[in-house]
Order: sequence, then C-alpha cells, then structure tokens
Amino acid sequence: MTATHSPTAAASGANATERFKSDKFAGVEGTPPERVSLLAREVLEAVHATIRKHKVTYEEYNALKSWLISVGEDGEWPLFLDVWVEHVVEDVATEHRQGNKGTIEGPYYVPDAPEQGARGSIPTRDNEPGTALTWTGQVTSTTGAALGGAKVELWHADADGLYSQFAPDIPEWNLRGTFTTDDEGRFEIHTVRPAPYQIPTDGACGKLIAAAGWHAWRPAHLHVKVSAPGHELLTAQLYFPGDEHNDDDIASAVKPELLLAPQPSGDGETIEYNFVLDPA
Ligand code: MBD
Ligand code: FE
Repeated sequence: MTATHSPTAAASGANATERFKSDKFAGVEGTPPERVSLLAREVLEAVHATIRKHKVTYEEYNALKSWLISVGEDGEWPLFLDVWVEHVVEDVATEHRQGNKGTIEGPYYVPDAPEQGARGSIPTRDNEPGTALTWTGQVTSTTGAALGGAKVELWHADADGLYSQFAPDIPEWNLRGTFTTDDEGRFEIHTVRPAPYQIPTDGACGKLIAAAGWHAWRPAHLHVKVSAPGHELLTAQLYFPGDEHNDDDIASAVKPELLLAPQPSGDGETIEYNFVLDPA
C-alpha cells in the first residue's frame, strides 16, 4: 500500500459492482411472478414487523434511506450482500452435498486467472511479502474416482489483506491462478499466506459497522473454486487455525471442515487439503 494510492471503499466497491454487472447479471425474467411476489412480500413483511416491534422512528427511517443510497453510491452492494446474506444462500444451495463443504464466494472472484498446470506457483510480485505456503492436495469424486483435469482456481489477499483488481497498484493477476490436476487428480501450489481481511471502513458498510459497534474483520482465508466435468462446482474458503476471527467472522463463512493444519517447513509452511466433489 502506498500513501498516494490508498485503497478506498468507493474504488474497490466500484470494481466489484462493475464485475458483477458485466458478467453475472441475469435479471429476474426467469423467475415466475408468483415466486417474486411471495419472496418480495415476505421480506417486506419482515421489515414491517421489525418497525412495529421496535417502534422505528422517522429519524431512523430517514437514516436508513440515506444509508441505502450510500451503499449504491459506494458500489458496496456486492460487499454488503456477500458479507451479510450470502452465507445463508450458500447453506441452502449445498445442503444436499455428500462431498466437500463449501462456503461463500465473496465479492472478489475474477474468472479466467492464468493457468499454472498441476504444479506451480500462483502469480506473485518479486519478493511477494508473506510466509511461503506449499499446498498439496487431490481432487476426487464422492464415487472414489480421482479427477484428473479438474480445475482449482485460487485467489486470495496479499500479506496486507489486499486483493488484486480491487486495490490499487497491484499487478492484475497477483495471487490469482488456475491449476489443473494431473491424471491422479493431484496438484501442488506455491503461494504465500494471506493476512486477515478488514472490510473497507470508509464506505457505507464501514459506517454501519461503526454505528452498530461491530468489528470489520474476516479471518485470513484462501478462496477456491474446484470444478470437474460431470460434477458440481465447489466454491470454498480455507482458514488458518488460531486466527482470532475464526469464531466471529463478519461474513459468517467459517466452517470447522474448512480449517487447515499448516506444518512448519524450511522458511515457510506446508498444507495438505483435498477436495471431494459431488456428481452433478
Ligand atoms: C472478502 O475478502 C470476502 O472473502 C468476503 C466474503 C467479503 C468481503 C471480503
Ligand atoms: Fe476474501
């Protein structure tokens, strides 16, 4: 991070908003009106019930209005939704699975990160700060079959807690890479340990956190998407034991199955973590 280009909520929010708009927006046209009506009505009823229960005042209502406007102005709808809502959607979407537990995607995934083969380093800067991390693993199916040619897309924050393409002055694909498993479904990834992540404090989400007296932290985490033909896409995050925010992640996205067990090795650490995918 440099003094002249500090990350700002509005800049990272604008990038996240742009990415979602351009590559994901499908609209509600495919959803039947009965379903839209049911869901919209029940969400509104929950709001009405909260207003009645707590006798919400005009002052509070107007504060909410102006805050909602600022969420959009700061480009923080992706951040807001992924931090406070996505974890429940993810739970519901994956509750049938027999294979790996997953967790939320969050706002900072970018598709088509550079391909690195089955064994290699994620793109880094020269002298990328942070403890070296060597990760070995295997991708298999719940049927027991090894999944050769599976994709392991990895993205994570740097040792300052910043993501490339969302914070300034970081090379485009820094700490973002796609690995493809060998015939036995195995991979070996060289990267660095990410830092805990603090969501921007200078935007609308930060304002809510400060006004409510919450904290803004996520524990350090590695994001992955693991995919193979004929199998459900797995979106997950992996966490490091002992992080003080594993138990109170602002995004409620930690699960015990997603904790790593790093072993010291040379100047760095090694981890082993395997994935089991459900047939689609
Ligand atoms: C992140 O890095 C993240 O993973 C989530 C879920 C929300 C905000 C920032
Ligand atoms: Fe993240």
